[in-house]
Amino acid sequence: MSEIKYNWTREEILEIYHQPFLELVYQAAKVHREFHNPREVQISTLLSIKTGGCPEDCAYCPQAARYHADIEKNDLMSVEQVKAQALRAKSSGSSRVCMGAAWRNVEDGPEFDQVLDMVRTINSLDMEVCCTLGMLTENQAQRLAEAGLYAYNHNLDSSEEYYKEIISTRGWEDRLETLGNVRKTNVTVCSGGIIGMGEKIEDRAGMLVALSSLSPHPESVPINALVSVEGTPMEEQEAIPIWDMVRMVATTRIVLPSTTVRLSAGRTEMSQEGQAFCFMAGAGSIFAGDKLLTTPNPDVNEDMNLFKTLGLIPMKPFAKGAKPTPLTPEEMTAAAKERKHWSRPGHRIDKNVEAAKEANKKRKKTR
Ligand code: SAM
Ligand code: DTB
Ligand code: SF4
Repeated sequence: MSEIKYNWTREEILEIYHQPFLELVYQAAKVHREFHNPREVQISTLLSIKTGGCPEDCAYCPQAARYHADIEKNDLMSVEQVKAQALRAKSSGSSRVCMGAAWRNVEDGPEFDQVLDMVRTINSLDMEVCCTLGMLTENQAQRLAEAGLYAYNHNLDSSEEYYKEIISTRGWEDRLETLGNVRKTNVTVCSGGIIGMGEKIEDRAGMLVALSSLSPHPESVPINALVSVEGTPMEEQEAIPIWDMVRMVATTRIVLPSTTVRLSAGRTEMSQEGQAFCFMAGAGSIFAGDKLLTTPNPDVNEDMNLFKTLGLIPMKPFAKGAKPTPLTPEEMTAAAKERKHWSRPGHRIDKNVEAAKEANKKRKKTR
């Protein structure tokens, strides 16, 4: 029976990854059923609230100002625009909106205040709100929590060694620090990476060693297949075989049993049969909508037809954790002075991990 483990070694993970393919999928499917309802898939919608012009040098990213990808740059969206897009996403079955900004880090000031307003607005629509805004201080993480943020996405992207080959403008330690700052709040952690950037399989395993050493494990782990964009240093990178994606999803599922594994970027290159294998192997979430941040994604109708064919159903919002209760601006000011409110109702740190541990205990007793 699967245990939640924080000390996976690279060798153990490689052994899982390299199993005969169908054995691996079978094992992952079994673990998936221990911790998750295999028919439910969570649907997130991405919204690029500030696009392009980023000062970082992430070699995969079309939004880095120093490369020359043909994308439409945009300043920060208005709260009204965000609300309209969130309502559209909700009506097409999405339970979460993930707002991405092409920032190195969050700066305090009117733009961050506007993002906090966006968080409050989406939360009031009874949708889960996620942000990916770059590096965060502890105080900024707390302010996002107070506004009702449900999840924060900040990816490790690859192994510590390969990370250095793809990004030089900020370090691996910086990423861990931001994840640590998010963990100090009641916001859930979403952190994963990209495969197909020229890394070795050892690097994929190395990334999973790092993610699984975080305690508690991230509540969600996006697995992206590189979308190679013209104008970026990775423009000539060949698409990975679907088998690699399925293996990575399955291995992630086994190593992080209670985590939601998100089948993220790169789905336009995958057949529906390939995606079906990913769901079998434990993918429990997708990004829906015809655009990711700047690159294309499958059409929503296509996704809904696939759900129908496979008997999958969109997960309801807050199925895995209570809705955060945002504070009023006055309460936020008072809280900022005191910083005592972290155990307020709706606090859900580790709820799924605790539930998984309980399930484990019960199983052990009956063995
Ligand atoms: N600027 C913020 C940051 O880097 O933390 C947030 C936005 S950034 C675009 C979010 C994530 O998208 C990256 O960490 C990376 O994993 C993923 N990503 C970006 N470009 C990608 C690409 N071309 N293919 C696959 N994933 C990509
Ligand atoms: C994540 O891991 N993947 C999403 C989300 N987190 C923010 C982003 C994928 C971006 C793909 C490239 C683009 O569309 O710009
Ligand atoms: Fe900037 Fe994020 Fe793109 Fe890196 S991944 S260049 S930080 S937008």
